[in-house]
Amino acid sequence: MPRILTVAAAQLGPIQRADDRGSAVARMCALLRQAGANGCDLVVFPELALTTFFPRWFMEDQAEVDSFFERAMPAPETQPLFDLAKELAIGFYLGFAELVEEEGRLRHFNTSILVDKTGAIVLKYRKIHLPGHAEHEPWRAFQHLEKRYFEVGNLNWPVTRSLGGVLGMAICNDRRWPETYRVMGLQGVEMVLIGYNTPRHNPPAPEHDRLSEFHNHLAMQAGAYQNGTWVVGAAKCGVEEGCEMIGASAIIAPTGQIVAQALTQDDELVIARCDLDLCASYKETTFNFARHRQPDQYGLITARAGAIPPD
Ligand code: ING
Repeated sequence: MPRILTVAAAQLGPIQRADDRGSAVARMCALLRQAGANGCDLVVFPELALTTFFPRWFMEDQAEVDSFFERAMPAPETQPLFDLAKELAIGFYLGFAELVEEEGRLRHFNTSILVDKTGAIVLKYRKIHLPGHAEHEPWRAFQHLEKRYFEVGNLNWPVTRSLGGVLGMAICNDRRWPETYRVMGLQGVEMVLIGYNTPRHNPPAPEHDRLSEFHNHLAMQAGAYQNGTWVVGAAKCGVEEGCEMIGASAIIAPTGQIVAQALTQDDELVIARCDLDLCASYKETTFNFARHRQPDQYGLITARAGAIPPD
């Protein structure tokens, strides 16, 4: 019996600064209902799915910054999402800003959770690759202050057995780095869930802007193929407070092929039936890590952060 997981990337259109969490949750519940009507087992929501992408602003008032964070998950505003998913027996990935006291101090993470069909949080991940910058850079059309507002994640990339397969998570910029997929690939991952908020315009490299959707798919397709895993990418997109973010949410097979993708930059459910057993034909042959990898040759990958060219 093939292990088919019917998955939806639940793309969200823009969330404006004045939009409250309740309106975002209501939109996500509508997508959950659509997913239920289409026999979905799992729904992937975007990164920071409860608020506007607030790292686009320089804020000095920590209370204002913290207003974009969740102190509990679920909380009263998010409980309806958990309740509906449980009622529909649908698992989901949710990205949100996590404010937590750990080791005696307040910590701020860009976090995602995986909730199973019983409503239990079965996996948590905190974003490791934080893009952008830490100080106000007024020359930019808009800021990208993830390095200011979030700490680097401290959970590595865990995977778990859930929904009949081996699932793992990443967040946004993580999807551009091969190490993200390989660490999970080395744990036998069969589906990597990734929420993202990707501004089209990248101030340090405007010449990349026209290739945004290409780079988005290229990175996820490579990660899928090179690790024999499914990859699901779900965007929060459209024009938020004047800043356009790309959609192009997609579901990618272990073959590297895009099997479904979004057509709009609004709330849109992208659905595919994913046969998890498709992973085996890559994991057992071309990407049979145990047979073909030579880790003793890969030392530079963990020994160095930046490149050191020859003299
Ligand atoms: N956003 C972007 C991403 O990696 C970015 C940052 C934008 C990088 C454009 C490169 C080009 O998709 C987040 N939130 O990581």
